Amino acid sequence: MLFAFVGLPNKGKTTLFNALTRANAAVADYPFTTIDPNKGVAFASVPCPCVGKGVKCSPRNSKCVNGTRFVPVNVIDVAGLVAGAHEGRGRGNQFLTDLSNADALVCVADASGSTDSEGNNCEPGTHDPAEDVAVLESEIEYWLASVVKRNALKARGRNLAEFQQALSGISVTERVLKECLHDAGLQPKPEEWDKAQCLAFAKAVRAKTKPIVVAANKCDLPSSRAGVEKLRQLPYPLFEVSADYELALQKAKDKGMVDYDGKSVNFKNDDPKFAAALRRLKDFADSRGGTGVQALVDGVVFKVLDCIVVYPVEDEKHWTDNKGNVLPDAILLRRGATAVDLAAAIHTDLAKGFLYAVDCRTNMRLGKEHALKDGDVVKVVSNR
Ligand SMILES: Nc1nc2c(ncn2[C@@H]2O[C@H](COP(=O)(O)OP(=O)(O)O)[C@@H](O)[C@H]2O)c(=O)[nH]1
Ligand SMILES: [Mg+2]
Repeated sequence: MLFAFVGLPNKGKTTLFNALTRANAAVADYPFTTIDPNKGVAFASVPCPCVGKGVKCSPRNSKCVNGTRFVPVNVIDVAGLVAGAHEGRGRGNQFLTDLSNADALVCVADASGSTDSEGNNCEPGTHDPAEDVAVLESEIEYWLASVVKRNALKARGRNLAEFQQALSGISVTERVLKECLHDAGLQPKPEEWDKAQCLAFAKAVRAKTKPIVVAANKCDLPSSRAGVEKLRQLPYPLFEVSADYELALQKAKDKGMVDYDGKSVNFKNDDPKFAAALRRLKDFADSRGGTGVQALVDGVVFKVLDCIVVYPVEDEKHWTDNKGNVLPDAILLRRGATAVDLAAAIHTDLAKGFLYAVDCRTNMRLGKEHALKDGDVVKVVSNR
């Protein structure tokens, strides 16, 4: 699972990225290291099955805090997108390649309207953030269209399967190809498509494979109210956030000044020097059930992408792996995923030798094609 944060300059992408990924450092033996400063790991939160089972879990690929399981999601901070990027403006196309594998595009908009389309400061409320989302959408579609066009030209003398293969880097599977041809009303002869038809196909690919979600940022500023209303007119799911407040709360937590669980804030220190600032953060978070940042990640994973979390184990009674770790792994799958899909998500060999699976709550045997449910604890039995 990969989310890309896209946005025009100074809208708060990096602040949001930092707020989401800095928590990693706090988890010492966590197997995620930052290779690229723009790539990191955020966490989607779900109730952990350890609570119902009455056991203490020992997570390996995720973490559990007071009965809430935090499941890793890759995030990338895509800098340098400006109007005209597909024609080489700004950093041009280079960063767009970073978007190829994204499962969702989180458009970070400045709801307060205090930065213009170039990222310069302006009078709060004077810039329409909805325009920025339209710019992002069209830049991304033009870039996808250029990839489609390049491969459409090469399609002469090749069959459609080869064309699809060439586009697999932008998530065009056989099914996506079929559906996009249908949605765009195109004949399956890419070598004959003109510019407009390549763009129509690219728009269909974007809509199908990279849903847009709007993060209405800077909601701590008063002028954000009007901006949020403008952003609501767009046909995309919207999440109100304050990346700045989220980051500030996490820093205050690290310094031992507050207790903060992503939803509510409690003071641990009433140093008058910080009282007013902490009060502002607390009032904001308390009135909204958080800063919106965790709700954004959870909303994208569970509502927009409709994912479920499944827990593979080896011992169906104790819900452990072969080393005795309780509920070690939490795996994100798209709803509709089957028992053999879970096996494949763990290891290709496990899927190849798949015999059957067991629902560890009911002890029922599950066949290959059995669709899993959110929160399932499953043992996969394979001859490999
Ligand atoms: N008030 C407020 N300012 C923010 C928020 N998020 C970011 N900023 C500020 O906006 C400016 C640009 O932020 P940055 O994350 O660097 O934007 P980027 O260019 O999109 O990566 C910085 O001065 C941030 O402190 C927010 O939620 N509220
Ligand atoms: Mg940045």
